[in-house]
Amino acid sequence: MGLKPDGKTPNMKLFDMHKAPNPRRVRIFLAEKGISLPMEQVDIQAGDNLKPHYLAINPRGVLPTLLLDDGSILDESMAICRYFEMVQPEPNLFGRDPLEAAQVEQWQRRMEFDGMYNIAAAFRNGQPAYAGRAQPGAGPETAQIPALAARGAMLAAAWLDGLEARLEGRDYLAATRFTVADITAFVCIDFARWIGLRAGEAHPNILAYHARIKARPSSQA
Ligand SMILES: N[C@@H](CCC(=O)N[C@@H](CS)C(=O)NCC(=O)O)C(=O)O
Repeated sequence: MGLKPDGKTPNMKLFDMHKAPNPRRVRIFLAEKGISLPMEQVDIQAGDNLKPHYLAINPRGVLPTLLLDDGSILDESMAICRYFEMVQPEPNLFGRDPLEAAQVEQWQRRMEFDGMYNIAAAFRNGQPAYAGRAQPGAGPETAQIPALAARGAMLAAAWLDGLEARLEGRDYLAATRFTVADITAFVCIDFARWIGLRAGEAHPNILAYHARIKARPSSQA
């Protein structure tokens, strides 16, 4: 399904950075849906997300951003995914019944809060390249705090161990099938490597799970 070539969405565009974890979540989601749309790369490391061209589109300066036909934007990964879930309900990725939807929400959020944000805290408070940019986007200058890097790394390690326990006897995180919670978990497992946190011998369930998700064509998006 191409959302632009059919002429119905002439201006829709996804602002993306190929290496960054949050845009990757959206690209995997779109690939699972079979949706293609124009993308523009924005280099966060070069600070292009903080330059006037991009801030004119998204004053918050974060990625991903979905630009809609009427000129409005969505700039939260899960909001963008929910938009496309409504536009194209199949394959379902947010849950089919009340309990499944709640479980998907629960595990997706746990991956974000316990995984993504702690890994990001460790990364952004520890990398010299992000001095003064400990918070993503165009907010006030934020100094790095080494203690937050250490705490993020400690909590991220606890998240990884918790994920290992959750995956005991399970193929997927939240349901008996692939959902958006698996997208966030998979991306977080890879993002954790940025802070030197890797699933290893102590994490056989995660290694098998990661291989299972990686085998999906969407993982290459
Ligand atoms: N809660 C947002 C987080 C977005 C976010 O932090 N994106 C990062 C890239 S992964 C970013 O925009 N970084 C900009 C910067 O570092 O200045 C979401 O889920 O989309």
